[in-house]
Amino acid sequence: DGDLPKVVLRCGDEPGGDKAEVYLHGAHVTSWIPEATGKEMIFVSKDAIFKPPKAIRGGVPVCFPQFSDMGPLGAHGFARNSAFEVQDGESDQVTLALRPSEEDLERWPQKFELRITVALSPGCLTQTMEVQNMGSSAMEFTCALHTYFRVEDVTNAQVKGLRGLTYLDNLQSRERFTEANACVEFSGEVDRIYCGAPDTIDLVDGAAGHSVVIEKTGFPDAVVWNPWVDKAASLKDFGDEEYKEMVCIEPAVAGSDPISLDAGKMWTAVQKFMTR
Ligand code: TA6
Repeated sequence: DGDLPKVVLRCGDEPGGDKAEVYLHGAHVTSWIPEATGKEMIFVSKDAIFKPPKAIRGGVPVCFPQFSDMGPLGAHGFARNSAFEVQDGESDQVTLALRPSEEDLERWPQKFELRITVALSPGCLTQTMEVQNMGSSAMEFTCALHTYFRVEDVTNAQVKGLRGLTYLDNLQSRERFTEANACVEFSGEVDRIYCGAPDTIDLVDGAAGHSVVIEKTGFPDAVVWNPWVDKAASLKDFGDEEYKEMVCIEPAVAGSDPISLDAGKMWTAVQKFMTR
């Protein structure tokens, strides 16, 4: 995985306990191994490119200050392609910070500090996103923590908790639909922005016999994505068969109105994964 600098987090008594890894490039979480499952819970493609400015395929790309094509920047903004600095850290948590470069300010003329804190506790990984408006005028942004979860078999995985929600279907020009099913299952490409998603979403990995409970606060929406065969084949940093072992569940500001943050103010949002 290249020679990019990364932080290894641990909690509990070694050699047991829980472990996670975060690259400074993009403040990119690439691993979470809770003792409770003893398994890697985060998907990273075997073809991932660990070379800036490419975003690492998999893990938790930090999509900021723009989700997808919802603005003037390239897909998902520039934070995931940027070098963060360590601002604070202990053995079980780290805070990484990004301020826009001159080049960033040309493309997106807003002064901000983006802080990503990743904290480990037994069976739980908490990721906090803080945006500080350092400018003299209000700033607007969309964003997501674009999490790739590893699953043993995507055809035996379910995402629970979304029934009744309106979703924008990215595969049908973001037309609005209502989710009729208690479980979202996968038998083809899925790319949906669930608006006003509940703060608790379950990912059931039926084949592995465990679940991940995702608790979000501050993110109004949640994106669910699996590229399936054709999209997977079109991604050169993604193996053709790898769609079978991942599901993206992304706490986001993507279907609702962008966040508008007044000068000097701070916005914060959290995602928390727990094994069950
Ligand atoms: O979150 C889903 C999505 O917006 C998909 O439409 C797909 O483009 C995915 O993100 C990956 O985007 P990327 O720029 O990382 O290839």
